[in-house]
Amino acid sequence: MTLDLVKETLLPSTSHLPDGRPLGVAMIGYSFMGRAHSQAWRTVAAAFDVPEVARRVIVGRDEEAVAEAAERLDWEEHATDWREVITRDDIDIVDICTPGFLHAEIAIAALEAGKHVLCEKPLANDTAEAEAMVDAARTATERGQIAALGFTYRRIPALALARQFVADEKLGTIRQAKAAYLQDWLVDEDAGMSWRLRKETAGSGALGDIGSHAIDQIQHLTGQRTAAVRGRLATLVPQRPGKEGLEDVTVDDAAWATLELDGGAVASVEVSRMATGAKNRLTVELYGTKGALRFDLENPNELWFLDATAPIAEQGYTRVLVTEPEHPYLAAWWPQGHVLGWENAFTNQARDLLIAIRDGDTADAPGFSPDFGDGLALQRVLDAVIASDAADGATVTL
Ligand code: SOE
Repeated sequence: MTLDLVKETLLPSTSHLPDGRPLGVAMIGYSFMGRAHSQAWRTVAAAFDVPEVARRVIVGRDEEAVAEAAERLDWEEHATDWREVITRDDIDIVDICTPGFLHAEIAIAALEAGKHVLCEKPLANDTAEAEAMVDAARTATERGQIAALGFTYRRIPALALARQFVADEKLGTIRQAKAAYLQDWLVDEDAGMSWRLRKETAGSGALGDIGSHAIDQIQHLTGQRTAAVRGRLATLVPQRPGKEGLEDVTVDDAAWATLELDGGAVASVEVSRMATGAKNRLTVELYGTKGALRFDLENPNELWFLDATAPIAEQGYTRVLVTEPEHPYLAAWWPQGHVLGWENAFTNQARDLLIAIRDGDTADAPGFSPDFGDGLALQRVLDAVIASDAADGATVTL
């Protein structure tokens, strides 16, 4: 008997593929993230060798709008009641693309219904919700389900390559990191109210929405977790036009934090929705004893690396064009030099989730990362920034 056959016949299978039918996906939410995730589910099997998926049903509260979305985004069906959908036998994956205040309720119910869950970031609107989600995920993962968190930027090839450079110790000991995520869609004072500008629906503003990416990148790339935080928040335009006239903005437009990491590094984070001219500009910089790295989402196929072990007179940043088949995810895409864009990271994420479902969580196949536990840890950092701001910038330890 070959080793593979021994494994197949003697060891319990860790795979969770349904018999004789594709994995059925239900997606809750159909706006910005719903569109991005739909694109990923549509393209994943064309790019990668993954288990077959069926885009079964897209769910939203507004019947007319969700019917239109189902048609446009190419889903088999639409529905308005997520509770009914998550119990269906033909649904295996529940993909949560709703505003943050619905994440906990839907994720917990879907995990209890035995489904794999992919939840958009940040995991929840506060630490208490995230803790309840982690409790539900603990029991579910014991049953072999996956509770995945969508920090999609980990799947941008250049950032995945940055992680490999750090793991390969090309940077030596990382002492300092810096991440900024700047957007400008709220510069116009007449930009209207939305769920993203209300604490009860979004939890926080720029901090949770884009600061979560910046902090996740710092922690993921350095491999260090946050031990202490100092933070400041600012709401620069306190009122905006709503349905009933001017309404109070109850979240931050911009946020700043310094992080002390448990591996000894220090990091700074700056995020804003009021940074005139910055459309969607995530920059990450890492500084180590042997080298440095920088990345800019405005040029997402490039990673800049400085080898500080080279003779000083020869040192300078090298531009690595991350489009070679040897680079993360690239073998499945286009010939070298044929660049990828923002949306490809969502397809890469769908690929990793499907592989994790197929292979289970074993020593050889490490499942899906980040998971709900990582989301809770990050939520604690976000809440610490808010607590520090409330205490006039005092240090909050985690
Ligand atoms: C998705 O990953 C996401 O974080 C969105 O939720 C943000 O709103 C977007 O601006 C960046 O990407």
